[in-house]
Amino acid sequence: MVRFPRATDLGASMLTVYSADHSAHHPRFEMSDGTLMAAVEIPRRAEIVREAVAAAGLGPIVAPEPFGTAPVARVHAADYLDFLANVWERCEAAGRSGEMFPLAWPVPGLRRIRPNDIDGLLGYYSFDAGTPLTSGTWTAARTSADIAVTAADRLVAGARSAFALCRPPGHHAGRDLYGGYCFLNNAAIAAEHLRANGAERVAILDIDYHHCNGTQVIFEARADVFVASLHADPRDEYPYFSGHADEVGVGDGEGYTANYPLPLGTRVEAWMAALDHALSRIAAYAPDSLVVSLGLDTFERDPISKFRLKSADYPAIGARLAGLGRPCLFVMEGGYAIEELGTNTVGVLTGFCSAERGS
Ligand code: SP5
Ligand code: ZN
Repeated sequence: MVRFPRATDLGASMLTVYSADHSAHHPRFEMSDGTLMAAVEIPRRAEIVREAVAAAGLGPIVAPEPFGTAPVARVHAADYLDFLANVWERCEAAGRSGEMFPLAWPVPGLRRIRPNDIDGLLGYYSFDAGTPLTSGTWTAARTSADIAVTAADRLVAGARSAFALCRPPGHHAGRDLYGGYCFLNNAAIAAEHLRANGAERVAILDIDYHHCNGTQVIFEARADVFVASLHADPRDEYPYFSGHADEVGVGDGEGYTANYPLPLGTRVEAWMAALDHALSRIAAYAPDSLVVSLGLDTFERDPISKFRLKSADYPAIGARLAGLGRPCLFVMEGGYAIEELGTNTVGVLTGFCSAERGS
């Protein structure tokens, strides 16, 4: 295991926002490889990251504040939020238990008319079969969004950085669609909170292995939130139908979306070159603050991913992000190599803190 200096030894500090509520979302299985497999987006992920944050002495760990529905409703449709809040009750009434998966989707050629039936609703509000929905999903997702808003609020109050230890993750969730283990788009909700509280321009940089299809579609027609993403080429990797290099924004948002699809097997040198290009675009945009969708599934031993970054690479990523010189909100996304997830996450955060202090 790679060891990093304790952040306190360096005099740096970053607040972490965490809640145990995430464990209410505890899927046993997910649809993968054509069968029900052991779920990878599991409670242990958030716990190992919390333990690593504490062990590194990154800074205080605080509970989220309840922000109510307003920040979430800036991003998500009211009918979708109603669906998520009530779906488990509907499943139980239909005699279901464990985890639920959708069956059919209103793809082009079919009609997007809201059905009454529970299986119809699951398809209407989702885009994949790989995202288990359980009895505690709404509680966990709702708290995860509060974590993102609480951390964003620290930036509003003047903090240089904060870490939202969100679980479930958010970057695949659209305005009214769940998928990719995501239900509420925590990074988008945080960005909107920053916009509503004085930031004129916000940049979201997504470094999760998978393309942030949800974040992109939420902001693709707007110039006030720049979205850049480094990810595995969608021709070869989930989410397959989003994240090509020619997706550059729509209408008023043209030029404010940047995609860096990278080949399977990408190593740190090529990945860092793409990061530097994305950061130069963001620097030119001159955002008031940066939201980093922090996925650690770029790691060489991630069980569902095919990039080759090593634990020793993550502090350097944090340092590059600090080089932008803007307040930075880190929002936890994916990363499924459980044993190394804490080390790798904290590697980015301590790398950021050390570089901030050095600058
Ligand atoms: C937040 C996030 O990282 N979501 C990722 C969702 C990926 N879902 C599809 C996973 C497909 C895994 N297939 C590889 C199987 C290897 N046996
Ligand atoms: Zn991912």
